[in-house]
Amino acid sequence: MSEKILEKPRTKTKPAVQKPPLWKVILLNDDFTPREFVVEVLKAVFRMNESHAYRVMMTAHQKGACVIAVYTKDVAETKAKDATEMGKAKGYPLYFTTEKEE
Ligand code: TYC
Repeated sequence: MSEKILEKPRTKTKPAVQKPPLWKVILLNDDFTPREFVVEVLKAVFRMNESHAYRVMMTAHQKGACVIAVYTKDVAETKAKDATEMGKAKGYPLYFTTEKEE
């Protein structure tokens, strides 16, 4: 005896998985923080190598600000805070902010 299992074709589509919104971390220029220190912070907090960190620092230095990277909200806010605090601990006004990516 043979049985045939008849399956109805699936007609429902799966709901699309929503990607979490991303947040930019932005480095702001100032007149006091030493360039070398900015590079050290970028390497330590954002895991950049020397040449990437140097290019990002110089972009902020010349243009006033530079988008560093995008992360989920929590990670972006934590990294911006940690990096800003590294400057504060040395008495520098170094500042990192976050902004939602549209
Ligand atoms: N402008 C600073 C200087 O000339 C260096 C600097 C670069 C500071 C980038 C902050 O985000 C910055 N010493």
